[in-house]
Amino acid sequence: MALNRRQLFLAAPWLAIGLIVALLAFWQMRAPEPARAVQCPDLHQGCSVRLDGRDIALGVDGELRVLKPFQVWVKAPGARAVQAQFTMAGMDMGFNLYTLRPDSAGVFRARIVLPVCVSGRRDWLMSLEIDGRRIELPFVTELS
Ligand SMILES: [Cu+2]
Repeated sequence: MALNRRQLFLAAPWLAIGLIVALLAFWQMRAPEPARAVQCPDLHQGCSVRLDGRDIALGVDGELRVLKPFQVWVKAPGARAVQAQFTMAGMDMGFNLYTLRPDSAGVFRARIVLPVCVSGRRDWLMSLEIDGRRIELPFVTELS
């Protein structure tokens, strides 16, 4: 069965949509980029990281204690989306995902409140996602 021109004309948009769906599915299936581990010995001082050819600075304002708000700041010029997630290795600490919003100076900030760990651990992992690229920073909360 040969398609005439009209049938071809009608089928073309569907073929295009099918191709786009296939491409999106392929995009989703790609393994996510592993997070890059970054050591920042003093988050109060801040650290800088080179990510995707961009210089990014990050740090924390306020005391790093549980149940007490502190601020995470990220200087990532030109970034569109910055999120921070807080986890513990091998332990479900609940849903601690924050979206950082740029302040008037363009510094991305979020106010964070961490929960208490039922087993008394203080070793946290901050996972920062900047435009889809992830870095992971271990830190320890101060004793209350
Ligand atoms: Cu815990």
